[in-house]
Amino acid sequence: MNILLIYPPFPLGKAMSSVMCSPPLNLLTLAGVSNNHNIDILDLNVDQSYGVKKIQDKIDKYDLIGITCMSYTFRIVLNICKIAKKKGKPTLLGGFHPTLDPNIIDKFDCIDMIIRGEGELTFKELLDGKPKKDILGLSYRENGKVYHNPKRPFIKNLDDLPFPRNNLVDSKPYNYLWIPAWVCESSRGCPFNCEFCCVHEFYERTYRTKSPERVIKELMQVPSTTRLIFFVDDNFTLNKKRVMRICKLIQKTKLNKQLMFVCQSRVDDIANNPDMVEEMHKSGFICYFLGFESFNQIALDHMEKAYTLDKVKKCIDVCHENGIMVFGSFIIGNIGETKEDTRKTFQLMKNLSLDFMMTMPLTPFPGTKLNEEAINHGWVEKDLKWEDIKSGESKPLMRTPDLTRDDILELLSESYRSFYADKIFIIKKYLLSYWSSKFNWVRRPNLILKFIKNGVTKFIWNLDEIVDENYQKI
Ligand code: B12
Ligand code: SF4
Repeated sequence: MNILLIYPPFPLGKAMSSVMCSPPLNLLTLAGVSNNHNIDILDLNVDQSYGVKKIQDKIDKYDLIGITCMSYTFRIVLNICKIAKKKGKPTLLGGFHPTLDPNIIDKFDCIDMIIRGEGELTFKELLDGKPKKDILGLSYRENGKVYHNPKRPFIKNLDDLPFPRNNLVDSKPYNYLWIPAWVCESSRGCPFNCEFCCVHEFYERTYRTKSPERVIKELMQVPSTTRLIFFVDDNFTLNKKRVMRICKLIQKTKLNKQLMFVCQSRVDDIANNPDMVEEMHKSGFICYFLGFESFNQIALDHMEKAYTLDKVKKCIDVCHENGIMVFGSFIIGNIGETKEDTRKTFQLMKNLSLDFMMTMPLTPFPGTKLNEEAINHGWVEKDLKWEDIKSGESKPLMRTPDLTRDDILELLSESYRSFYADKIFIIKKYLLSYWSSKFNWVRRPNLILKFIKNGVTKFIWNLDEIVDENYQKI
């Protein structure tokens, strides 16, 4: 079979795509399960010239069209399915949105199959020609009727997974802040319970890890031009012993001479384990991506973030003492927060000296506890139609007891302006303090030039578009 796996375009706007582009790890991993078929990958973030016509022509050559789907990309994914069906090609979806709302296959007859949950084994059985009715985790349409097979148990040992087929895409376009970048997954799942988050629903609060040895093998297989690795794990640092072992192996294999690392972690993990942070710094970790969500305790308690604010300052201090930067992610429109509370968070982002930040509106993703709460209180339409939400929009989909959707939109814009468009803050922070600080990797003239060219001009120039509709080509 000839199979085309498609990564739809990010809904992040021009500003974001001028500062990062991430390889389609899920599709590379899925492609690893079968050598008996020809699998191609089309990353629509890389080739932004695609439109209906070009997609139609591309699809012609294939026997099966697989598409990865998040909630914000559902509309565009559905359009691609319609195009494929017009050409008589079977369509297959996977990812968070179809897994947590599999009934979309009942509603839309352009979707032929959904692989729910982890995709590898289910995809392999499908490609191997096992009868559909016997494939766990598959939802499918046959003779006009839809069947949802029982769920597939989680893969017991993640070391059994095939290696991602990194050579299926050209590595050149992928970068984080203009540094050639790749992604690596060293664990799956999260045992925490945050109200807005769908990870613990998808993985049912399980947490599984690859062995440190396997992680190192994967790192050795990334394209040779790579300089930065982003670990996509939701909580890379949950098991300190494992992290310490990975660090030892990185140092032993000298991977830290060639690569820098960024991972996602939790405030409490960092604040409680300065020795781990020190070891990570020695191993080439340069930045943590932390979901702070808010600097308001009432909001944090409501969302069940499970730590107190006193940990936040400690966490940021531990990072900076060890020369690791902090990229904070925040939610605008948390339950329990007023405009004033939100503005206090903006001020603290600067006072606490975060290095980078991003914000997104509180969103009732399918399958989350927040979705249920928002529907019960009338904060969101009962039958929110993701198929109508344009892929370019990060517009707020719900209101809260204290904020309207317009308030949230306004605060989103304000958050970026207050942080990134404060010129004195930018000059002090990025140009002067980095140059003279422990962040020695920053001291490269070409990186600084790119920062000024792309970051200051393109990013700040396009800030307005972050919350606007700006990608609706298909
Ligand atoms: C890394 C990451 C990113 C990277 C994307 C990198 C890339 N090119 O893949 C970046 C930083 C760019 C990103 C951006 C965003 N992200 Co993100 N991201 C993640 C994260 C942390 C890991 C994803 C990952 O690579 N996992 C490893 C791979 C192997 O797993 P996987 O993608 O789930 O794929 C498996 C299965 O889902 C399935 N599968 C997936 N696709 C397909 C397709 C087919 C055909 C088949 C058969 C199976 C299949 O099989 C795969 C193998 O088992 C997840 C959280 C998580 N734990 O997954 C959030 C997550 C997916 N992101 C999320 C969101 C909301 C966003 C943003 C909207 C955030 C924003 N503020 O703008 C943007 C939108 C991007 C977009 N495309 O639309 C949400 C999605 C929620 C939802 N219901 O849609 C998640 C779940 C985070 C969360 N806690 O809510 N993200
Ligand atoms: S937000 Fe992070 S810590 Fe909370 S449940 Fe999701 S992945 Fe886990």
